[in-house]
Amino acid sequence: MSDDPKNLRPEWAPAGAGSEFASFVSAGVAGASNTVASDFVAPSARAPGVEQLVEGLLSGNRALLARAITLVESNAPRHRAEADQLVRMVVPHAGKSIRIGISGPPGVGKSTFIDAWGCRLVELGHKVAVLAIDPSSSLNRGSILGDKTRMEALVRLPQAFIRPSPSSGALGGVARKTRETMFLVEAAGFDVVLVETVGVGQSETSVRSMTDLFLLLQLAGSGDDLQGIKKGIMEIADLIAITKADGDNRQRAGLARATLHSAVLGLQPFTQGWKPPVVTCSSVTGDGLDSIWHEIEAFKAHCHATGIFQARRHHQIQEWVWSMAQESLIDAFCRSPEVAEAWTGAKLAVQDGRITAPDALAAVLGAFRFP
Ligand SMILES: Nc1nc2c(ncn2[C@@H]2O[C@H](COP(=O)(O)OP(=O)(O)O)[C@@H](O)[C@H]2O)c(=O)[nH]1
Ligand SMILES: [Mg+2]
Repeated sequence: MSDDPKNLRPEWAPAGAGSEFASFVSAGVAGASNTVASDFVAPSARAPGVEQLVEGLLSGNRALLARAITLVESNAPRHRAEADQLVRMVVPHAGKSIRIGISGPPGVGKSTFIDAWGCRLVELGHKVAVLAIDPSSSLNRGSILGDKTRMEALVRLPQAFIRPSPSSGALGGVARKTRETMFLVEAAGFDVVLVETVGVGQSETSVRSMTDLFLLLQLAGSGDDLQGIKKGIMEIADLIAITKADGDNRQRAGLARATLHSAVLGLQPFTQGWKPPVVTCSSVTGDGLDSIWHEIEAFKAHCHATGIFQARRHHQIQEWVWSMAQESLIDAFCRSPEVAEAWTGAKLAVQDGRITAPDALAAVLGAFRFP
C-alpha cells in the first residue's frame, strides 16, 4: 500500500495501478478484520484471471470477491472486456437475494442501523452484503470501513461484506458499478443486499430502480409536523422506520409514527396493493429491528403472490440496459474528437452572434458519430 494516508490502495490493486482503480481504503479499525483462512490469496500471486475470480467468488472467497468488484469498478477501458465477461459468467448465479435500498437524511442513523440490523440478520442465519452509495463517505474516499463509530460490529462478521461505493465517476457510473457489484455479492452467496444511499435527489431514484424494496429512515421531528420530509421520497418508500426511538426520544418517535402513518395513507403506494408500514426502531436498544424484518417478509410474500417481485426484477434489468445505453452515449459524445472540433468552432460563432444557439447545437450534434 502507498504511505499517503489519503491514498491507500487496497492490496488487490496491481502495483503501480493508476487512477483507473476507483477503490481506495482508509486506515482501519484495529482488530476489525473479518478475513477468514479461506480468503487467503498469496500476495505475490499474479493478477487472477476472470475464471479464477468467478470460481473464487462462487466458492465464497471474499478476497477474490473483493478483487472481482475492483475489476467491475475500474474506469479503464482496457478492463471493460474482462469485467463484461465476469458479469456474463456471474449473472446466472445471481438474483437469489432480497435487494433493499436504505435511504434517509444524513445523521438519521443509517450506518448505525445497518450495523445493528445487519448483525441481527446474521444471527437469523442470513449473509448480508452492504453497498454504500454515500457521497459523504466518498468525500473521504469511502471511509466507512475506517470510521470507528460505524458498522464496527458488522465488519467483523464473516457472514457480512461491506463495500463502500467507488469514489470517482458520475452518478450513472456509480449506479452501474453498484448494480454489477450486487450481482457479484449475490453469486458469492449473500442473500440480503443492502444498498445505502443518502438523501440527495437522483441517487434515491437510481437505487429505487435497482432494488426490490425501499426502506426510508426518518427522524422524529420537533413537533407533529412532517418537517423536512420530502413527499417525493415518501412516494417511493415501501417501509418507513422512525429511528432513535430510545430514551427521551421514544415518545416523539411514537407521535411521528402516527403522523407519518396518516400521511402515507394519502399517498399512492409505489408497490401496488401495499400500504407502506411505519414503524419505530432503535439501533441502540435493538427495539423494532426484528419487526422491520417481519414487515419485509410480509412485503416479499405480497410481491411474490402478486407477481410484482418478478415484474420488478424484469424492470431492473431493463433499467440496467437503458442506463448503460445513456451512459455509453454520453461517454462517447464527450470523448468524440469531431464533437470537440465542432464545439470549438460553434462556441466562438455563437458568442459573436454569427450563429444562433440552435444552430450551434445542430453543428455539435451533427458532428457526432457513435464509434
Ligand atoms: N440514541 C440513538 N442514537 C443513534 C441511533 N442510531 C444512530 N445514532 C446516532 O446518530 C448519529 C448519526 O448516525 P449515523 O449512523 O452516522 O447516521 P447516517 O449519517 O444516517 O449514516 C451517530 O452519532 C449515532 O451514534 C439510535 O438508534 N439511537
Ligand atoms: Mg452513514
